[in-house]
Amino acid sequence: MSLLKEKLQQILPAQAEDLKNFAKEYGEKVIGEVTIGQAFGGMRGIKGLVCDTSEVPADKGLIIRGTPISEITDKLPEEIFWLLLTGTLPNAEELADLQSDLKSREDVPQYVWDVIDTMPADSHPMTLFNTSLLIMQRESKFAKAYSDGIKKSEYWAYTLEDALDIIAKVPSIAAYIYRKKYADGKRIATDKTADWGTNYVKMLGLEDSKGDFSKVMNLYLTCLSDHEGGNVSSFAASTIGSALSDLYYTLSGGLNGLAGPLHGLAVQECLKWILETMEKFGGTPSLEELEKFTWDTLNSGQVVPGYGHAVLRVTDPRFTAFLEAGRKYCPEDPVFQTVDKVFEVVPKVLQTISKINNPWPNVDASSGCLFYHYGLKEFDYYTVIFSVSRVLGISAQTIINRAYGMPLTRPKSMPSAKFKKEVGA
Ligand code: HAX
Repeated sequence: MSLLKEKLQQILPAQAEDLKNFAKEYGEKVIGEVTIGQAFGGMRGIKGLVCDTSEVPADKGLIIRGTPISEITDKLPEEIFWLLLTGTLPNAEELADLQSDLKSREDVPQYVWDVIDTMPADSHPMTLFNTSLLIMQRESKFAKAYSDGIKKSEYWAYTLEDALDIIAKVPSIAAYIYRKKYADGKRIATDKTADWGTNYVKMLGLEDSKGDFSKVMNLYLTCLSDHEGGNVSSFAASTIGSALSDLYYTLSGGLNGLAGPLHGLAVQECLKWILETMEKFGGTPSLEELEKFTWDTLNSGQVVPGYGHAVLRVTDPRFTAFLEAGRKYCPEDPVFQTVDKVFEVVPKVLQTISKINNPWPNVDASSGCLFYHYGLKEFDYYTVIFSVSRVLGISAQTIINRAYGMPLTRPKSMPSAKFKKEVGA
């Protein structure tokens, strides 16, 4: 048995028992109220989801299992997956065991390559990625075990199996999608000695002789892995998973949410916006030019991509991590310099607009320019990299939900007329 499964077997059943008792004892306790504003405002702030992998306090940003993301940016994504699941970082032996387990599961079924090859050439890379996950559903060990008849207490272990199978395969799939759409269409074999993120970079086939790109990729995959339970992709995934749909369905569905421009697709919009400013002003713009361009964007009814957040009310610490990486690895890059300058200008502009609750940058404002620097210039593809990372968090959340025996998600909806009636409007 893998060391990860052994560890989870020690902790998850006890946690599940504890929470079952907690919910039973305090089931009637009131913890909040819901306003009309919240019902009509995307349910912001309503405390109705349980997520133990991470939390996002509005004034701090991402905290994974009690540790702020800024303190663990040097960790590998595999270590973060272990942390999300268990609450502690793996020791060297545990990490090596997880990495070798993943290596043993890397082979992607031939039909996945065939389906990618058959899809229309202009399919969005996210469509190719999510379709690849979906068609692999027939491999689900959970689905098979469920139809054979298993106990509820065993659900999480089969979900863990699916998670490890998927995590092991997604870098190869994502890399092939890149090569198919933007390079020579040939697959690069996995490197059996490289860590998860470095292997992904190698399979993309882009230049990384100094190894910086791999470091940046690992930083990105670590930082984007999870963002508590209520973000669109995780919430959609947890709703799907609550029906006991297996992890292939769950991930594919959740990541379809990530493909939206207000969520994961924003990273592509951000870089597009940065490059537009550079094109308009013939290079890195001045602060005055950027301010004007920001106003032009707002006055034309568009949002400034990369700024604002549904929950955060401070600069996203992941934005800061990427900005620091840019200052370290590519300070002379004009695109990076523009991103740095935009950070000086945009918050000041957005602060003058009262309806905007958060004028500060989110994670997507600084990540794309790093990919661009390393030659990954096709921004349509950026959400796929986000997805590779988010597979870690959604998988961890789904395994834990199964272990806790979380029920079917089913909030109450009402016709708008009933809301009006309820408040006497
Ligand atoms: N530019 C212009 N207007 C903005 C804005 C921005 N960057 N951020 C918020 N607003 C506007 C909203 O559109 C909204 O206007 P309306 O009332 O006219 O609809 C108003 O300010 C209030 O919005 P909010 O409460 O501050 O923010 P929301 O929770 O509604 O939305 C968003 C959060 C991230 C969707 C929003 O800030 C936005 O559209 N930002 C730009 C796109 C972006 O960067 N998305 C990536 C988010 C990070 C992420 O999830 N990545 O996966």
